[in-house]
Amino acid sequence: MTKRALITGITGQDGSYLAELLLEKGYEVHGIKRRASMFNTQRIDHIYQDPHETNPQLRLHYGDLTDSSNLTRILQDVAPDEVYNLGAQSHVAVSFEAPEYTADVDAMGTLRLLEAIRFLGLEKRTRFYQASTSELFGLVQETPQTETTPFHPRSPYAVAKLYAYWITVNYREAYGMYACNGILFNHESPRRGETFVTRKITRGLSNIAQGLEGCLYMGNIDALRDWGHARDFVRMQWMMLQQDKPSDYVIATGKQHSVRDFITWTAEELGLALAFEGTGLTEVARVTSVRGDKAPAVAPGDIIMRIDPKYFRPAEVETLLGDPGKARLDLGWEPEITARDMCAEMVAQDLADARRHAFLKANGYELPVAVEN
Ligand code: NDP
Ligand code: GDR
Repeated sequence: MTKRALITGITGQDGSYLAELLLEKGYEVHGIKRRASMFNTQRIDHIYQDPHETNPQLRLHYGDLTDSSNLTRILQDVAPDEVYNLGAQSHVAVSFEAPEYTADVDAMGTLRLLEAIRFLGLEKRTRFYQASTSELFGLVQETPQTETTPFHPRSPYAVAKLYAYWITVNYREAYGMYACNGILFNHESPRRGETFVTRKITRGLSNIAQGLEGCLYMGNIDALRDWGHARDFVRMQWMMLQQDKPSDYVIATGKQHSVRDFITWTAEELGLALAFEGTGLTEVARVTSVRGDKAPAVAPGDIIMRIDPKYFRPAEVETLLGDPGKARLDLGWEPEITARDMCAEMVAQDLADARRHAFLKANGYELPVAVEN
């Protein structure tokens, strides 16, 4: 029997990798996409299947986590074996700007999905994965963080995800649902949204290397994170729903680096050596040497990073480090890609894009390059 999966957030970073994985495993994959004024399926266009063909294995439905009737109808039509709730307003800084919307989507959206499953009588058939987060630990109470570390969320995003975490546990306990939380630490890839810190750095410095941008403006570069690769982490999302009994798992690499390290690695990939000068808001990154041909627009002495206080958050999560011991023991899961290798992969893609733009510009076809304002 072909298994059917429904993915909310299929157009996002994780949704795209998970859809690829499930298609490879022979699933019929259904995804919820939002109506937008422009196409928003770039991350899944390469696996798109024409719905006019017989029996397409990937099908998209318009929907939104703020719309109960829409979710109920899609769940009724699809009757999935597995639901992966990846949809969210996922940007921590933006959640301070739009706290109510973030709560509606990230907290209430999870409840809407669980309640629709129950209302349709699917609670004994449909397995449920909730995209929980290391942001739940926030102001950390112990290091490394495990499944039993107390939570102390530090943003409207994290507080909304705390509700989602507990409502998932509650539906498991109250209704016997197979429902799991994956408490995932930061994971990145060349498909990462452009305003998350890793992609902002790889894309920004690649553009600077090619003369398309002048300087990268950053917030708290002392923040410490446990960064993994999205491809490794979605494998674990699937594994969690294949066990005899549901449980919650920390998914992390167990290694920690600073934002400053990530800037240094990216510069290295571009052939640039950097010196960080000054402290606090006046800190800058200056180029001390240039090697190879990847950064023709940069010379020794150039300042390519400055601090802009606008990127500091009202409450910051300074440090996160996960212990994936339970996932290793129960499921045999190990991350395969290091943060350093992931950085190289991200730079390779962003540099290729920047070179294309620079080539067009040099030949009179300048296209605007979007930059976070
Ligand atoms: P992305 O931001 O890349 O993707 C989020 C997805 O949610 C997109 O498909 C987006 O649609 C969709 N979405 C946003 N708002 C709504 C809404 N109102 N209704 C329906 N769908 C919506 O996130 P990631 O792929 O990185 O993360 C996936 C999930 O995992 C998220 O829930 C995130 O909070 C969580 N998480 C992520 C971690 C990470 O490091 N990446 C770590 C821990 C948890 P659109 O494309 O139209 O914007
Ligand atoms: P995070 O990821 O908040 O951990 O949430 P992000 O990449 O946005 O920030 C990581 C750290 O970098 C610091 N930082 C900056 N961040 C951004 N975005 N832009 C900057 O200019 C900048 N300068 C410094 C931040 O302050 C922070 O400390 C991500 C999201 O994917 C969530 O959905 C997910 O739940 C968590 O990871 C785990």
